[in-house]
Amino acid sequence: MRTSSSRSPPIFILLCMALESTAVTTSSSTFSSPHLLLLSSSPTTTTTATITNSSCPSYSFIITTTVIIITITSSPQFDTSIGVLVYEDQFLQISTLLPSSNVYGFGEHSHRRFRHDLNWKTWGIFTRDLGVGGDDNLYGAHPFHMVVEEDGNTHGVFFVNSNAMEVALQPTPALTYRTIGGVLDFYVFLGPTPENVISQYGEVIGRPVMVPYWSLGFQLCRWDYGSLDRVKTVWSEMIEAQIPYDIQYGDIDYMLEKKDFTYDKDGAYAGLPEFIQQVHDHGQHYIIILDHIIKKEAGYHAYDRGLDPNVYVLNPNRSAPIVGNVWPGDSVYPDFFNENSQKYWTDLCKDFHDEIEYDALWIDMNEPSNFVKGSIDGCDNNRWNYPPYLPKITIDEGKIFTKTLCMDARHGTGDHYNLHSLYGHTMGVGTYEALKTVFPEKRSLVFSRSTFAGTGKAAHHWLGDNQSVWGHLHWGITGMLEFNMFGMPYSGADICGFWGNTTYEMCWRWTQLGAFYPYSRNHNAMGWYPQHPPVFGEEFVEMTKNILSERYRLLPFLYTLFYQAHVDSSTVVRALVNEFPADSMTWDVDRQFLWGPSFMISAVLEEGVTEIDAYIPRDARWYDYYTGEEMVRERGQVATLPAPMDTINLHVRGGYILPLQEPANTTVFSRLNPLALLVALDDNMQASGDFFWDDGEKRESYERGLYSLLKFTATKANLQGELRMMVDVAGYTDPNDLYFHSIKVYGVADYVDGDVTIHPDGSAPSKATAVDYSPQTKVLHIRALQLDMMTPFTVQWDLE
Ligand code: MIG
Repeated sequence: MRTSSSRSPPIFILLCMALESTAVTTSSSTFSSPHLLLLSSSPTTTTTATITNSSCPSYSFIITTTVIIITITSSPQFDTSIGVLVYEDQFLQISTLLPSSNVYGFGEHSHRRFRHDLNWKTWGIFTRDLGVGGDDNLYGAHPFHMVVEEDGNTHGVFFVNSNAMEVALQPTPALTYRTIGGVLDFYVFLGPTPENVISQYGEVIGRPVMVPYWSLGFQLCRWDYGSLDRVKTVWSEMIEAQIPYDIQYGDIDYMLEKKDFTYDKDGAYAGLPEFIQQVHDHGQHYIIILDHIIKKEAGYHAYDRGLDPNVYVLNPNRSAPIVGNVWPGDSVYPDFFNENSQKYWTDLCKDFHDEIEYDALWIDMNEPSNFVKGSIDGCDNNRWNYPPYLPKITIDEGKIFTKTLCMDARHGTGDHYNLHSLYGHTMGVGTYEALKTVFPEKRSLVFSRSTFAGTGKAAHHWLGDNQSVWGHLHWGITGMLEFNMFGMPYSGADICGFWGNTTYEMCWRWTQLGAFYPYSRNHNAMGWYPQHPPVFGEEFVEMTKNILSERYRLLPFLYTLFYQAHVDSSTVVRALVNEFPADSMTWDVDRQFLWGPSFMISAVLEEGVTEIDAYIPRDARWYDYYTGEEMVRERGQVATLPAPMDTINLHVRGGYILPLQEPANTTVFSRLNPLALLVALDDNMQASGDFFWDDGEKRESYERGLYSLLKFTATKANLQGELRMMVDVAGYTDPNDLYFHSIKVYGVADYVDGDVTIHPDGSAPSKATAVDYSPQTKVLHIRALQLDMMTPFTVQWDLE
């Protein structure tokens, strides 16, 4: 990353598919792929070229001293002829015309809609500690977007710049970047599909880290339980109610005087290590919070250890650590740009784990937040603290250092002015590294509130401090869709809302929706009514158990999506536009979302509503997840679907096969249960799917080949329907002799009552003993099977 200001000319790197290096010769030069284009420095030169490369969309470009035009399809995708280029020290500006108004991305904000409003909206990007719900720049910095054209062709752009900036959108359509440092350095991703663009972006910033299986379970948290006794009561209520529940959290109230790496062992949290043991004995996990600051207090081990060698961010004249004020009082800031900080942080994480056996770390406030402006001594009046141009970022009294450090604070490799938005990223990566020492064999988790492009290779993100307000159910979906674009698929909003008192109905609907957040956590702020499911009574508990059981049933499928995300940055929570970019009806859909390509979630997002309007994409067959009935009339329509209180609409797309498993109350136990398959046939009576399986927590199981990958295909031939399973990779054999016990096939139109035969590889064929077929729903259900998970098999049924 170039972080120092300079007057170097803009750089564009064009990228498609893999980072192969194919040399391409044009009239004037030779380019290799990825193609690096520099604005010409000679006023008389114009470079034009058309590049055709078998694995990329072909494109052409024109570069002069003042303009760059990149054309991938027919109209230019990047065309700076709309405005002047400015590259001064503390002000750089570049504008581009856009080939369509379908713009998605940029973060982090509470965008009210997924497809951007181009009506003169300007979004600031600069990491900042601020609640969700306004137009402010929030915790993360993600200068990445994609544009979907009329015909579905999509390209993406990543602006590699960490300075405070703004992106101004205008209806032309066009956009302008204005940043106050660094250089103009761009990646252009050629697509041509939305998923291609996101994968190409992932190639540059890093693939999402693989999550442990247990992290896909349901999680419970609140700020300020008050005492361990209260935590124990809540925990027992959840267990007694038999609600699927994998993870309990400790927020800052577990600490002694809110100091990292301490717990209130003689006070409210006496007995925490024993409680964590109890949690572990139940097959559950315990995650603790850490803040980004260390209290400035002589004698406090975490503070003393960082003084020699100094690992803290320094004041402008480098005489001492800069001091801010956060939860514990006056505090210093570990500097993750300082080469000594990793050992310091790793040692602290390791030693603390010897005291309390946490399973993962949740790092908060790392924008980095500060409750005083700049430092306890204020900030100097200079061009860094008072830059000549301020982008549209939320600040008080015109001060860029509000709620954070002075811009001239010193890090190991530069000044805060340039590194501010990278603080949380480096802390996320540093914490990920530390956990490799704490858990040498096991994948753990790091949740980071502040993130930058690429944080997803180390950490995950919850969507921050939302409110118990109906609108936040909708905005959380947009947030997840965006973080999936940003390479952080494991994300979700605080279920039932953080600030404010939720209501019974809001929490009910949010629990249904949140059951489909990849990161499914009910979290509440200090002082509001409790909102863990049992407080709402029996009916609420029943609903919660039902919907979370469906989530747990779907976990093998969800886990497989995470494996695919890890391998090629495919999204887990996916926008409809990503799958159907040429279908204009999908461009604005952000109240529904998909898991991968094939599972559609359409939740109720408003109060007092018992039916919803949902778009059922036309270029696919869709089935009701529960009954298997096909949505024949609704296909290609915005359909009104019944959504009584006990219902969240779930649909499966024809053409896909989903691996499932009988649920249990924790993933440790659900992983022991029989497997099942849901086969949803497409218009050609075909379907396919994958199933990734490993031990659920070994580090780098994929890289080390310690996993298995099963492939399923369903076809129709000679009046027979057939489902075939193949073992593509056999690197992990589950010790629990897992087997498939049920296969459901949706959309079997011409079934004739005959035999269903099963051919396991290497043994004689047999007839299925329990087969149900419903001519109404066209669902074929083959039960009471015992098909070993590692033995390939074929199942056949007769058709008319
Ligand atoms: O200023 O640790 O986003 O999840 O509960 C609030 C207390 C500080 C903000 C986090 C939130 C957490 C809270 N923290």
